[in-house]
Amino acid sequence: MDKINDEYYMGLALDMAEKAQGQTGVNPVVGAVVVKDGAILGLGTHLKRGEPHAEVHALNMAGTTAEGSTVYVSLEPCSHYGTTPPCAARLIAEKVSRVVVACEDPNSQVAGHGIQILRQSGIDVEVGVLRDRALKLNKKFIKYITTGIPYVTIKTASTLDGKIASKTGDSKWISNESSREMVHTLRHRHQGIMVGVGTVIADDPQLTTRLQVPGLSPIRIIVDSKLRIPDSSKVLSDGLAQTIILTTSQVDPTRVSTLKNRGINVLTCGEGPQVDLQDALAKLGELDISSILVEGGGRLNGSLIQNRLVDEIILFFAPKLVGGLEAPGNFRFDGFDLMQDAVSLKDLEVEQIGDNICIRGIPDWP
Ligand code: AOF
Ligand code: ZN
Repeated sequence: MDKINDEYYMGLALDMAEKAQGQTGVNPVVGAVVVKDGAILGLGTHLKRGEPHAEVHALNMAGTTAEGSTVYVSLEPCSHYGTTPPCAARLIAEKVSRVVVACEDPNSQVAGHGIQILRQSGIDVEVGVLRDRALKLNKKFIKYITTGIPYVTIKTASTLDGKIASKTGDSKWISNESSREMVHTLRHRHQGIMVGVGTVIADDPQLTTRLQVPGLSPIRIIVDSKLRIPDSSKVLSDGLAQTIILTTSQVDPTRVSTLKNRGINVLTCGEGPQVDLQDALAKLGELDISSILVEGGGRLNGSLIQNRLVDEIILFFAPKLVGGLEAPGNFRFDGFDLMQDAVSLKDLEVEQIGDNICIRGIPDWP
C-alpha cells in the first residue's frame, strides 16, 4: 500500500485515539484500523484502563475477515500480559498480513518486543507512519511510563501584563468563555489538578470538569505546607472528586487525622517549611497519577519553574492591562539575574480564541 493510504488510515487511528484522551488513566490512548481490499473492516480505540486494547476492539469487529488484512495501530502492539493479554499474539492468531505502527511503545515490558515478535512470525511490519503526531498525542504516557513522575502542565490565565488578579484580588473573569471551556477540556485530559492553598482560600474553587459535553473530573491536589485550608472549602466537602493535600512533617498531626477522617488523603512531602515538590510528584506518581494540570497561583507556578518540574506551559492572555504594584503575577519566584538564564519555551503554538490568545510551549531546560 502506498504512503498516502498508510497516512490516511493511521490518521483515522490517531483521530479515534485523540477523542479518548483523558479517560485511559495511566494508559496511553491508542487507535486501530483493520483494512483489506480498500475497505475498513474494523475500528477500535482503547477506552479505559483494564478494558480491551484498541487492536482487540478492531479485530473483534473485523471477525474472520481480518485474515490477510493490514492493521494500522497508533502505538506498537503490546507483547506482555498486563491486565489484558498481548495484542501482538492476537494479531498473529488472526493471521493478518501487515501491521503499520506509528511509534514504538516505551513501556519497558514492550519496547520493541511487540514489533519483533510480529516480524518473527512473518508479518510485514512498518514503523513510523505519522510518528511525530503519535508521540505528541501520548506525551503524558511517555513521560510517566519512563520516569514514574507525572507530566506537569501549568496553565495560567492572565492580563497582557501578566497579572492573574487585580491589586484588590479580583479575578473574575480575566479570560473569555471559550478560553475557559478549553481549560475544562484540559482538566478532563489530566488525572490531577493542582493548586496552592492560597487559591483555595481566595476563590474556594471546585476544580471539577464542567463542559458542554460530559467530562471526567481530575483528582484535586492542594499544596498546603501549613494546613491552612479552611474546613468549609468545597474541595473538602463537596464530594465531587477525590482530594489530596500535600503538606510537610511540621504540621499538627491531629489536624492531619481530622482531614484523613473526612476521606482526604494527606501526603507528607519533606520536612518543610515548604512542600518538597519533587518528592510530591514522585508520591503522586506512586498513586497512579500520570498527569497534573497546575492552575496556580503564581507562587506555586514559580516554585515549579524554579525547580524545573514543568513539562508544558499553556498561557491564556486577555487583551487587558490591570497594573497594580502588588497585583499577583503568573509566575512569582526569585527570578534570574540575566536574561540569558530565563526559561525559554520551545515547540511554540499560538492560537487566537476570540479576543484571547493562547500560547503553548515546552520549557527548554538547559
Ligand atoms: C496496545 N494497544 O490499545 C494499548 C496499549 O494493563 P494493560 O493490559 O492495559 O496494559 C497497559 C500497557 O499496554 C500500557 O502501559 C502500554 O504499554 C500498552 N498499551 N498497547 O497494544 C493499546 N492501550
Ligand atoms: Zn495491547
